[in-house]
Amino acid sequence: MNLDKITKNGKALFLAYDQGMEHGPTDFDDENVDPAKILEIASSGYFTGVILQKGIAEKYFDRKKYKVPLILKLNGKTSLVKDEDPYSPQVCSVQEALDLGASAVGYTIYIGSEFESFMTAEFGKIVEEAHNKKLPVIGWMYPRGRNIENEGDPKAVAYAARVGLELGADIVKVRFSGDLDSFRWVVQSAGRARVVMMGGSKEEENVFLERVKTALSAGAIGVAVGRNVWQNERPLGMAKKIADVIWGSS
Ligand code: FBP
Repeated sequence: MNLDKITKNGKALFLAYDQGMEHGPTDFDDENVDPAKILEIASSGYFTGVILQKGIAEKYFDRKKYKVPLILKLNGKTSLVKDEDPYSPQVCSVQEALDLGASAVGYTIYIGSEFESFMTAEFGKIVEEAHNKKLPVIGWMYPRGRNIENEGDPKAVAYAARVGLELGADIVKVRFSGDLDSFRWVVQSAGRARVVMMGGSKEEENVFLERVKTALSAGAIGVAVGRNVWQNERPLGMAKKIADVIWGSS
């Protein structure tokens, strides 16, 4: 699958903004609660994609105004249901994503969850349709649920990456596994599926940038980051710093 639309020189920097559904507006302040402000950040030239749910895409993603490629998230859940074993149902179709101007689609699979099979089945159908329509598929591959003791355990992360490859994901979005060597194994396990590191909650700039550097050294093509950019006091400054790690300083 051709990834040119959502990469630059083979590398990726995606701005994630689906947290309003996953976590609730608790992640936001007066500025970043406004999707229009996020789309301005996403269009700064540093990003190769912005990740949105369909409602935000429909109401805010003006294709003429925002030049950044759209990555439509096809499933989602809230944090209100406290089931230990998560299920994230499909809420948007591949065709809707295309109609909204998507250049790629994303879907979360909680591997290890009691409901894993529902998600692998939905994902399989999505991959079939998206690939027929020449649309790349990104798998948010997250080990989670009662069977998973530690979501960041390198073996669990590598397993998740591998499942993404086996199910036909073009890119797998995974948690950092803790160090260079273990993340190399994650990247190897993903085979020809490309790897992007997920962001996580906001941290010290240097800690985050160091992790991006390590992930890239391990063979990841980039990062999908949300809070570490738009919760920063200077989102564009942080975006530039991450872009410099990925593509080299300009
Ligand atoms: P962040 O960089 O803000 O962590 O965003 C990445 C992301 O995968 C989002 O796409 C998603 O909403 C969120 O993290 C999921 O977070 P959690 O691990 O709490 O389910």
